[in-house]
Amino acid sequence: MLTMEDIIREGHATLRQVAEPTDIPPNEEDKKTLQSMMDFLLHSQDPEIAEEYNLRPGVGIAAPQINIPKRMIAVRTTNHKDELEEYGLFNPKIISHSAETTFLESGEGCLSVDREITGTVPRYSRIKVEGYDLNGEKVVKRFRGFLAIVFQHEIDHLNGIMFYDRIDEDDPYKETLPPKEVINRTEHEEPLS
Ligand code: N9Y
Ligand code: NI
Repeated sequence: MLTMEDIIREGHATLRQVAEPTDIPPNEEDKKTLQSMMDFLLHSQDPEIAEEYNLRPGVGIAAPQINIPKRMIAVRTTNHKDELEEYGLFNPKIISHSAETTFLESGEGCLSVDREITGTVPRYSRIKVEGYDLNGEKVVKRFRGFLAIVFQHEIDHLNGIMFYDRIDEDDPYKETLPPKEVINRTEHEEPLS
């Protein structure tokens, strides 16, 4: 069973690596790991188990957080209709997203971060995710609201990105994403004669 001791913290190099894709169909070892990540979320959300093992309740976890640099994530939370949504995915990928952005009013935290970090973490409002489940079956699904934010936080971990990387240094409460590419115009302009 995974506990907080299995979760690596800020400063550990694995959190900054780009994780490797898993085999598809997934091998037994990776399946076991992903199942243990899903169990961790379940345990952490059970008040009695969480108290007994001192677990911080989580709605998502990515394999790099348990020092396994492979592309695996687990998500467990309720949707806007208060229905349970549970996912364990190999090689998840955002295949499209809205132009519109959103953010968690209360800011974000992370099981790998033991300090309070204030500021707005802009996220896409709606995303379409592709990945493979524990049976190796392809999953393609759209998410919005809190679930979309959780998936973006987890997929960021697979790319070595921490939530605070997305807080604007000069304007921590800025609510929009920076442009994908800031083009250096002068480079393309003809010099003045
Ligand atoms: C676990 C994080 C993932 C979430 C952070 C923001 C979006 C995804 C996590 C630490 C504190 C507790 C918990 C949390 C929560 C938030 C709002 C509503 C209900 C994975 N992690 N938490 N962060 N819970 N519950 O680091 O679950 O935010 O990569
Ligand atoms: Ni996190």
